[in-house]
Amino acid sequence: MALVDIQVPDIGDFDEVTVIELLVKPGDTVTAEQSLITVESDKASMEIPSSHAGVVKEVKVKLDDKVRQGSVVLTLEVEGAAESEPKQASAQAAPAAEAPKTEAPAAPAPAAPAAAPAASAPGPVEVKVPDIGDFKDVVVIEVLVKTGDTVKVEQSLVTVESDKASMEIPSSHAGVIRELKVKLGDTVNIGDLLAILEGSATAVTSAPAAAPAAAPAASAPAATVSAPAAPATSAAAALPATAQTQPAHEPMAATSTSLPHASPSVRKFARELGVPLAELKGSGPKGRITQDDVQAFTKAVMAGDTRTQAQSAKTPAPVASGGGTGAGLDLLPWPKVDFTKFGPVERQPLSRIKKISGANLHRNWVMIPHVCNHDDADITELEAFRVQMNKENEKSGVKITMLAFLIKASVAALKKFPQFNASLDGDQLVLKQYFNIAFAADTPNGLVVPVIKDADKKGIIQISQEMGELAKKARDGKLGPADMQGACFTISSLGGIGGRYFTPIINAPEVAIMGVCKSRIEPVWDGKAFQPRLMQPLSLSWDHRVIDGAAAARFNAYFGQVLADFRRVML
Ligand code: CAO
Repeated sequence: MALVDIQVPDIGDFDEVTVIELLVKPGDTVTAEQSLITVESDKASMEIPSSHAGVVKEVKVKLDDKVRQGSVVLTLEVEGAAESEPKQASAQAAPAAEAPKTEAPAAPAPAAPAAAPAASAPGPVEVKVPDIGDFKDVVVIEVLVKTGDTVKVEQSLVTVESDKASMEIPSSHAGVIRELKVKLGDTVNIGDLLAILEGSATAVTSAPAAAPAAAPAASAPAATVSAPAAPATSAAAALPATAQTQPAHEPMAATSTSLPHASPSVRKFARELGVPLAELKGSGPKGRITQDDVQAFTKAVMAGDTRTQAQSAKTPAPVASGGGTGAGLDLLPWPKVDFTKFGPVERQPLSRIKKISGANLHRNWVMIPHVCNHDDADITELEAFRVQMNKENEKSGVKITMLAFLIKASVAALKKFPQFNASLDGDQLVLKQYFNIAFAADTPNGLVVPVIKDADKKGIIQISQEMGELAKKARDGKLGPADMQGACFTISSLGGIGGRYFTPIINAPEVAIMGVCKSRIEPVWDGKAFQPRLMQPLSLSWDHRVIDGAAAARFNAYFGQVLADFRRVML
């Protein structure tokens, strides 16, 4: 047995890519060529295969890490290799292993099609298969547009697949599709006609002479290693690991252990919606998961049908009275406004965290029937105690925060009202017997939700200390998936900022969240006179599918009582 460092092999023109999926974990046995991680640039995603067979000793990367050629992915215990210091092995350096399946990203950016007219040429334009590197006779496995669609330059038209990789072929021009020249199952090669466009027909490259050096990287086909070729791995590891917030839909026991088979754009789409690809059964060729499959899954979940896609396909979603299915919401399209008509603007891309948390928040807001109760808790004595404790513990270096008391109060309230410490799973309520409390943390890149594990077993000082460490990790962008998983209930505290009340969005699959704003001195009537008391505003959002209004009011009232007299946490 010897240790071998598995490195990122030559990934072509991609300098630095982001780790978006970890497909193996320590202790897993992997075969040569088995995919270890999925990485993504802004244009392509690809799976990095192992150059050796062996047992994973240590995974050296985590989600969101940036890697490049030569970065060590993991250390493998390899049988038969000579015992020594860890060896370095990339596909190139490992003579025993086959070359990794990353040919596609290394393929040059496609040259402008031979027949490409000058920019803005009017009339019909032929869009052809660009230079797709060494790939010949690739099969059209997805047609992403239809006749009459308006397409932009660089918009993907079809997905093609060889036995090693799949890639999306982008349009070289903008315009309206007059005729599609390919259909599912067709075999195409460089130069083959894909579609005829009509309209403005603005070209991505002005003339063939400008390519390939001047061809924008954006026109490179988005490539991914063909999933079916990859050996089986754990279903959980194959789930899209968005990690910033938990998926609403907890992974079910998968019936298959093979990697989800989907194109990069479908994977991205599924990640944005928080759809676990491992749970989907692809309706495309070779069981490939299509965008329609992801949409159908989302609709089924939105209709309250949390069974598997295969099951839900047998029973259609109920039809809403308005004519549509009700599941797809049938909303108006998002307003398209040319803001520059009204004044100067600047465009900024959303951060990765914002994109991921935004998709999760959107799903949670749309899928959970939220109700919000507001209340106030008298924290006069508790705050005095907190200030006193901080004075006494000044030298300890740990600042006792109000949030730590709120976390402890949550545990007491969850113990008294167990239906708040639950998750919906189809027709069943999963009641948890552990008490992990998450807190929303504001970071320069967006909102993240780290978790204090087993808060019932920890004291206020330990919780304060862990919170401080997690909040720092959050601000430094160093939270790992484990730091953000397994929460039962979440607290969103704006106490350090201000405001009175707000409606926090439930962090699915939890069923309630407590929002707190800044406490302030208010006159409170004691039966004889108004007394100045420090009042803490509480805003509890709860899932009306699980919790009734009366229970929510009792939960909030009890939460307030605990804060008013903290001895109650001992009861
Ligand atoms: N009432 C009055 N003052 C409060 C308070 C409350 N409920 N909670 C905290 N404060 C005070 C603190 O005592 C501290 O004052 P001092 O500096 O004088 O001691 C100050 O506010 C700052 O506190 P903090 O916010 O740094 O610390 P915290 O422990 O309360 O919170 C954390 C930590 C990570 C939750 C916080 O920094 C944060 O990110 N909050 C924003 C969360 C958020 O964005 N929620 C919205 C989610 S929905 O989009």
